[in-house]
Amino acid sequence: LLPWPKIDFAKFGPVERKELGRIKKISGANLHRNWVLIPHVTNHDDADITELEAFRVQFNKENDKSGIKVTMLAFMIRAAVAALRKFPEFNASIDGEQLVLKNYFHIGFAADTPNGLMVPVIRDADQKGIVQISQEMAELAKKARDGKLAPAEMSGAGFSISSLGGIGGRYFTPIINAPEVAIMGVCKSRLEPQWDGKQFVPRLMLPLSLSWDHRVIDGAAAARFNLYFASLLADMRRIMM
Ligand code: CAO
Repeated sequence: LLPWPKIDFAKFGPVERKELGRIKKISGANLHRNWVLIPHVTNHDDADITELEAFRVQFNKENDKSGIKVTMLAFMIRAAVAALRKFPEFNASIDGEQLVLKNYFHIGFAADTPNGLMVPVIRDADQKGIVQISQEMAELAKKARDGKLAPAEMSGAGFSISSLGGIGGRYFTPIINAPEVAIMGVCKSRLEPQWDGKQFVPRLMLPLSLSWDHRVIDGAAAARFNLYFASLLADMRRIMM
């Protein structure tokens, strides 16, 4: 590789210098290694979350007084667990010439903090309901923002989800959090016309961006994973099947 360009920017106009924060330095080095060493591919798809969002809003209204609030991300964590059960190579890590398949379901989620990106982990997400996952996520995200996450709370994930849904955007290409082999990126849902066989109807569509490690996963499996994940969000009853 060519050396990094060394430029005296002050020649072109006024500049100021700022030290990169500790978290940025750590996450930057990790992201760089993952980007360079993992052959990434990203598949995009959409999930119809019209009914699920209506249910979520209704549930939160019913539980308003008790302070319970469930988030779309919590449903996605449960959908990820079901998809990982169906496609175990997405819950795996490369170890030399072996693939380590995990029989546990710890799911990381990207949290935006003033100091930079952190990825707290919901442990044993398969054994938790949507309310509990939402509560744990809120606690972990707060700890992340306050700089109080313990290393154990950021380790052990088998798969991660990065949601920009609360902010915006359509699709992006998330970087896999090594030694995981896949990550689901989601953006902001919006009402879009969908053909129901007779006419266009307004449906709430959630953009999905699944990045996967091509050493472990192939494109057909990734397309099937996205389809299955989207089908679960379209009708969460499928999770019980
Ligand atoms: N589509 C539309 N609206 C969405 C949405 C989606 N996919 N996801 C969330 N929203 C809405 C929610 O409805 C919520 O509104 P209500 O108060 O009415 O419920 C609002 O956005 C705020 O959501 P939130 O972002 O605070 O909560 P969350 O559970 O979706 O996410 C967390 C929590 C911690 C993941 C988020 O705060 C965060 O940090 N996101 C950034 C992650 C990130 O940086 N990823 C990039 C990594 S690569 O650099």
